[in-house]
Amino acid sequence: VTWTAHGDYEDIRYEHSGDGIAKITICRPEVRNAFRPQTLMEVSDALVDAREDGSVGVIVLTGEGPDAFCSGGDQNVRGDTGYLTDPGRQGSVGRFHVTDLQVQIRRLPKPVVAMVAGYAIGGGHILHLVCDLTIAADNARFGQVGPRVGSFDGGFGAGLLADLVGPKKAKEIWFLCRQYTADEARQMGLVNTVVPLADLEAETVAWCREMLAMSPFALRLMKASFNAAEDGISGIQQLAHDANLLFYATDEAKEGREAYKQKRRPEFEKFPRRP
Ligand code: 2NE
Repeated sequence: VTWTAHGDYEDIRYEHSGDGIAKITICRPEVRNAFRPQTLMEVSDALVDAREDGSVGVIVLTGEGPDAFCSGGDQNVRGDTGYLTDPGRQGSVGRFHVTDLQVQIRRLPKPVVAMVAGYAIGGGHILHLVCDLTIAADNARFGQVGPRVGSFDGGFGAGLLADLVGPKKAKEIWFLCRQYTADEARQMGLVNTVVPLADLEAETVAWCREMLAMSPFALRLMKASFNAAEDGISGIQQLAHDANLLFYATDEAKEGREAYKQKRRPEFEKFPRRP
């Protein structure tokens, strides 16, 4: 693939394949691709672009280099009130931008694929969890570290992890903070496949192209359906609004719109009351 650069970012690279794949790369290898607030804001911005761009069908999230996908929150900018956008400034108020980013990935109506080489640790591990699929290199290592460094993620980090690997294993992952190899991660259902590091991008692109050949709206509805089961009303909301998108194309819905604009009574009696 010849990737074409898009956007102007400092902490990430945002590229398009030209045939429907957008790739977002966290580029902070000196800290194992740990994220600071700016990193997350840039990923979020690129995701908005990839969502709105009709030429994009699948999004890949990855980290720069063979050593890390992402090592979670950058502990150097972790203040007493959260992660700081301006750590040098007295009174800078901490934030948890990753909260919104996790939801954004799950709500994005296109498949998001985590391409993992090296460490997916801490908040970086949660980022791969919330992606729809994970393709791992054989050097990938997975784990949580929160209880070791005075942090935790009890949202998707607990619920989604327990759904994937079972509650006992999820508690082991959090309570012992061990690292797991790519093969162990595959055996416990954390990742979809494991490939040699040298083949990681080619394999990821092949999986993306298989999805690009599918009906985009069917993929959108399946993603929303999985979320509906897991996310309660906010998940049902996405699925319901997707149904609304389809309903708008019907003569019945159009009759309501046209009657309103023409200031007349809508003639819904001409539509069947389906059994
Ligand atoms: C990732 C891991 C296991 C890699 O180990 P290794 O041995 O391959 O590399 P090393 O030497 O530890 O790291 C290389 C450089 O990257 C920095 C290190 O401090 C080191 O810097 P120098 O000594 O070369 O100056 N680095 C790595 N991860 C960093 C990080 N997250 N923040 C700042 N600098 C980092 C190993 O590096 C590791 O365990 N890293 C720490 C993982 C960690 O504590 N993550 C935060 C968990 S909390 C979180 O992510 C979170 C949450 O729980 C809830 C919400 C939001 C976020």
